[in-house]
This record gives sequence, C-alpha cells and structure tokens, in this order.
Amino acid sequence: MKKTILLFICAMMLSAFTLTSCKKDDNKANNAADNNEGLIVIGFSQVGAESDWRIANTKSMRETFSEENGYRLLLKDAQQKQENQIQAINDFIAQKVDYIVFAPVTEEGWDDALKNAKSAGIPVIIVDRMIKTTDDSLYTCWVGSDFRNEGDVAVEWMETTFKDVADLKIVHLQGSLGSSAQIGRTEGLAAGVDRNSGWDVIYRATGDFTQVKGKEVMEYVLKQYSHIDVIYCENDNMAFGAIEALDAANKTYGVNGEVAIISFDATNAGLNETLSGKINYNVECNPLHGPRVEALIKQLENGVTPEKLAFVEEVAFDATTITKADIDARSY
Ligand code: GYE
Repeated sequence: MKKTILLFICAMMLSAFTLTSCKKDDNKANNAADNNEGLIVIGFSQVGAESDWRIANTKSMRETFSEENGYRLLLKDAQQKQENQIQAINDFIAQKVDYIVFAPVTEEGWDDALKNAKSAGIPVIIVDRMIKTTDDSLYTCWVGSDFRNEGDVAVEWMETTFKDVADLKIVHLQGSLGSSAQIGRTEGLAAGVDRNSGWDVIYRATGDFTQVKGKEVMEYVLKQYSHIDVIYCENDNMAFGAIEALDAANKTYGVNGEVAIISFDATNAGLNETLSGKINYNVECNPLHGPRVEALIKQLENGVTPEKLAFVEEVAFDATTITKADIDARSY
C-alpha cells in the first residue's frame, strides 16, 4: 500500500515537472513570434566582425531592420565559425522567426540546417557569400556580389599596368578559405596566371580577411623574398596588415613604390589608402545589403516571388584617378 502511494506521488511529481518544462520550452519557442507586436521577426546569422566591410554590412542590416521600420532583428555573430551559424539557424527555427537571413561563412555544408528551415516553412534569404547545394529549393533567394568578376577586374588592371613586365612576382593573400569571396577572387587571379606566362605567384596563404593575419603573413613573406612586384590582397583589412609589415621592413609600395598593392572592398579606409597612393587599385564590394534584403522581404510579404539570384553592380578605383569626392559620395 505504502509503495503504491509512493509510486503515485512520484508519478504526479514527474507529470507536473514534464508539464512545467514543456511549458517553458513552448514559451521559449514562441518568444519571437509572441512578443513581436506586429513586427516582422528576422533571424540574421552574420559571419563575424573580421573586417571593415563586415562592420559596414552589419550596420546596414541593423539600420534597415529597426523597430521603427517594422522589424525585430535577432542578430547572431558566428565569429567566423560554421558550427555557430548552424546553431543560430536552428535556434531561429525554434524561435519561429518569420525569415532567416544568413551570410554563409563557407560555401559547403548547409543542407541539413536549411532542410530544417524548409520543413518549418521559414523562408531563407542568403546574403553576401553563396552556398553550394544540389537542392536550390533549400533557400528562397540570394543577393550579393559577383566575386569572380571582381577578381577579373583586378586582373585586367594588372594586365594593363604590367604589360611590359616579363617576369611578374606576385604574392597572393587569400581570404577565408572556402568562402565565396575567396573562391571568386582567387579564381580571377588563377585565370590571369594561366593567360600570362610571365606571371608567377611566389607565395600564397590565407590571412582570413583580417588585418592581424594579413600582417603576419606579409612579415613572413618579406623575410623570404626580396623581390615582389604585386601583392594581391583579397580585402582591405589584409592590405592594411600588409602595409604595416611593408612599413616595418622599410619597403616602398603603392603608386611610387617598389611593390604594387591590389585590394578588394573599397571601404572608406581602403579608399583613403587608395587616394593617398598606398593601395594602387581597389575593387569595390558593396556591403549595403540591408535595403536589398528588405526589398526581397517586401516582395515575399506581398506574395511576389523574387529573382532567385541578384548581383550587385560594382566599380573599381585606381589610385591615379580617384578623387576625394569619390570617397565623400559613399557611405561606407
Ligand atoms: O570582402 C571581406 C569580408 O564576404 C564580401 O568578407 C565579403 C568579404 C569581404 O570579411 O572583407
């Protein structure tokens, strides 16, 4: 008899515990949906804060998806780690956000997380870099840059500028390996090397799109090689790091120097270095994706199917022709 009562009490306690814990989970899951006060809830998984470009991009997203504009933005910084992004996507699904927006750190490995979003019926908008998948139905649409074209534009400048140089020694500072920005810009250079028999990539390494690593790689390179014609830096921050290393080694660079510097992004700081002649050529990569993503969301809200892929128009800046007005006309 005593045993039965004890068992009964245990069963009651267990069910009470299960009920409260379920309730908690439900509350958590419904959080984003419940407290939105009519706002559209966006879960945005950002790559990190590795560069000036990224910071301008985050600012654009925050400014666009503000409460005044009718949104609640849940922003998660993945610190350049894919596992953090996968976790963020799954968390957004559990929170029942209205849209998932994400800037993929690498191209491969997203299918499982995106399948979860698809089963939950949450549209996924990819921004900036792209993914590789065999199932295009796993995302609604993408907006970003044509990174291969950016590489081609830089290479065309090299072909014109160095047409009389028989043996061109190139140092190649790559972005985060496996990211679309790295892949496209690297492919552009690789095609240039194939076309120009005198071009020689004497050293190639990743600087992970950061100033610190760009500097580290360049310090090493300058100890190993005395003759360098061009440094092909896949973003501005790595170029800033390379410049620090060149300064420390008393090596001249830029328009009037021994080593030419090519960079990508054309951020405010990058263009100032271009105007001052330190960076010879800077290919734009536009980070102002907030309004572009919002336009896609507005289409979806109105039942319109957006274009699957949207490429941003971009230009490039030559140190010999850029003006202060070019820089002032831009907000990043
Ligand atoms: O060029 C770099 C950033 O994906 C376009 O990522 C982006 C790149 C950008 O860290 O600075």
